[in-house]
Amino acid sequence: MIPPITQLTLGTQFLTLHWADGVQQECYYLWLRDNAPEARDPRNGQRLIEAIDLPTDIHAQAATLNPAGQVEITWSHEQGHSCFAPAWLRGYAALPAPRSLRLWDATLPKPYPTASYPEIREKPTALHYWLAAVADYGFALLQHVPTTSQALLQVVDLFGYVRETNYGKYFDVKSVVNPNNLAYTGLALSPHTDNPYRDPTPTLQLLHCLQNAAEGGENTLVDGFLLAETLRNRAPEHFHLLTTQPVRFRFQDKESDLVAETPLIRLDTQGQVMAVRYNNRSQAPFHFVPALIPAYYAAYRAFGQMVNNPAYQLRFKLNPGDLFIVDNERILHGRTGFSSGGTRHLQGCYADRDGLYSKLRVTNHK
Ligand SMILES: O=C(O)CCC(=O)C(=O)O
Repeated sequence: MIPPITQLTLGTQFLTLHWADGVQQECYYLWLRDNAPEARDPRNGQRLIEAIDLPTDIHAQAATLNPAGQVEITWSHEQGHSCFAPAWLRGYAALPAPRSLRLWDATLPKPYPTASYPEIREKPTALHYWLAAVADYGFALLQHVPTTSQALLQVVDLFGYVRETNYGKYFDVKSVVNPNNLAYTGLALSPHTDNPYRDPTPTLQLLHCLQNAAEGGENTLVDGFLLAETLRNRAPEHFHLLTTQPVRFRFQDKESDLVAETPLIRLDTQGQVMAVRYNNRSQAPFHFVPALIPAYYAAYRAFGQMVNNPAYQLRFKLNPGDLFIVDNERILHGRTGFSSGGTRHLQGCYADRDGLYSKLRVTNHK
């Protein structure tokens, strides 16, 4: 419940709202006019005016509370009249809450975040909870996906769009004779993020198990954000290098030569970890001044030791019909090696996080 506004104070630059619960909110006049409801197209909510066209010294000539508790403003400079709903104003009374994610290691209790495909397909609430798990934990499992080729594309249809790459709309992960990628062998793959050599990198990856009769071939997941925070606490000098020194990733085959350059750990303007890229297979040789290489290797190896430490890894074997989805800028995924005795066949594809977050908000409103 939003408390009512009890009083308004007109200052020279700011209108102060006094809320019944004691909160005082200062609203810059130009900001209010720029965000006035009547400055938006009623059909789509998009803004119709430009902030640069408003007088810099715009202010309220009068501000009152109407019987519905809304704030009515008469503007200077013949800028008309605006009416603001308290619920909208209250949404800006406090600064945005810091991001809250569930960081995890190997002690994450089972069952891991899991849903059933028929359920998320039929029930928006079930879909919402599955997508929310991806947002919180960076990954989620899905069971009972039909074991038919391309079924994973229908999973993506539930929340977004497939990101097509040089591997196609989807790709088959199984041993082949002449692999253009070590993923298409029975070798173990240490935890990694996919396609770090692509710009922008796909932000979601799905892997769907069609067959898993080989010995081995267990999947591993690692929370890259936890590793980054652990490194920040334990070895700030390593963390500094990995967050500031760009490195190259590269993938080459007959058809492609993909290169991207970024620090392994990217921070946002608040210093929060926003993306991790780590992929031993496609890491290009470090190419810095020689004096930096020993320190960079020390930092890189410290991170790599954590990536490969079972204390940080979840490990599970996918059964046919199981799928997992990862935030590819947070979660590293890998697999143990597998024998050529029985068939192991996974299909993978990429998608983007913006679609997933959009669906999450839409299912929340509903
Ligand atoms: O085979 C697997 O389980 C994982 C394959 C993989 O890591 C990939 O395709 O990116």
